[in-house]
Amino acid sequence: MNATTVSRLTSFAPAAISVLAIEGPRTLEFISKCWQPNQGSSVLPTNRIRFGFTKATDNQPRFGCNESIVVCRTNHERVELHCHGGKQASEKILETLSSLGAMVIPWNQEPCLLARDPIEQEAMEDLVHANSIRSTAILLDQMRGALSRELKRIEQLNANGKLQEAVDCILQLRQRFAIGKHLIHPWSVVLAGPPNVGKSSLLNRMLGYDRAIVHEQAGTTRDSLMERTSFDGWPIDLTDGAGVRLASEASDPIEIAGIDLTLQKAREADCVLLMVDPFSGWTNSHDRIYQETQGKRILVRSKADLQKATSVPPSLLFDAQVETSVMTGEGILELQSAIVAALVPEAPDSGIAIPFRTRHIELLNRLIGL
Ligand SMILES: Nc1nc2c(ncn2[C@@H]2O[C@H](COP(=O)(O)OP(=O)(O)OP(=O)(O)O)[C@@H](O)[C@H]2O)c(=O)[nH]1
Ligand SMILES: [Mg+2]
Repeated sequence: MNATTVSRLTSFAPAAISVLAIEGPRTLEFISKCWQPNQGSSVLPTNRIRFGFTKATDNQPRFGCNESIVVCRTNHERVELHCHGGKQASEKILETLSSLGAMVIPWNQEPCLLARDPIEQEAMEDLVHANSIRSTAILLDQMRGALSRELKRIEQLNANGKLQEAVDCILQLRQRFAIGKHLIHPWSVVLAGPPNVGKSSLLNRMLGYDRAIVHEQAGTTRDSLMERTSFDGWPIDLTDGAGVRLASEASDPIEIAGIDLTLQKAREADCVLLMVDPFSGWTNSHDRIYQETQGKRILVRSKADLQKATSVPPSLLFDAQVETSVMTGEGILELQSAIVAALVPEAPDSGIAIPFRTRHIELLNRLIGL
């Protein structure tokens, strides 16, 4: 006989309600032992919401605390319970059901989830971690089968001998992974430049609140700090850090450690905002950052309100150049658009298949024998 399982579908985060799902052959038996309707028969017709209370069980006499529970039988062997959102209420119900014989399992092991296509199941798991509009929309599309359908179509093309068409589709999907891999692992954008060019001011302005200390004294930021945000609905991790000086200019070990950290973050970044202001102009530190980074680079000419021109070696290539001022707001939106354009040159149409886990790429590679 299959086990009867129970899992919490909602998180521990503070919320108005918690939702638990109990599923398996003994579902109705367990429910009848720990729940009673506030009126009428305790029979549970499917897809009808019933209001009631917890009742004491032999094992859990203290459970009869009249905790309100709304139940809904969603199929003949499955019931969803909606209770108070505090951790204690749902814990107590899980404990009681477990003492009656139900097996407590994590939400992503739920039988109705495991019955889904594995890719759709993975999309559902990742959706829990998505925190930007675009990521959510793309993962919802995959949860509704966009990628699974595309894989089946490719298999069909293969089976029908349309190999070139199948390979083209696979190559296109592999390109889209550049977006898919960032849905729950945001793109990393690092602000870099010498001390005092306005990195922390720009970070604060782009976040919309004062996250980092800003001061006229050079060397204000020492450690590296990262905040998650989104630009045009795409998830972005913005990192600010110590201003970079050459090894010969910095002697304080804390400053040197800060510079190393900034450079390491810049090397790992998907996009570096290389900042130059009218006071420092282009320096050896800029050369160092430029040489050490390989991702997308955007030149940010900060403090544009001060109206002083800054010349930059013409031989250096940037994905974009933007003038900004945190005083007037000039160029801030333009910079955000430039970052998005560098990271996501072509926004995908809604509803299309996008691989979002390395496993999907391995699957695609196997299809073309790689
Ligand atoms: N006029 C003007 N001043 C700015 C602008 N951005 C920053 N500043 C000033 O420049 C100084 C340094 O700003 P920060 O944001 O602390 O610079 P930073 O690059 O983070 O400096 P460190 O942390 O020391 O490396 C402060 O006095 C800011 O008010 C700007 O757009 N216009
Ligand atoms: Mg700073």
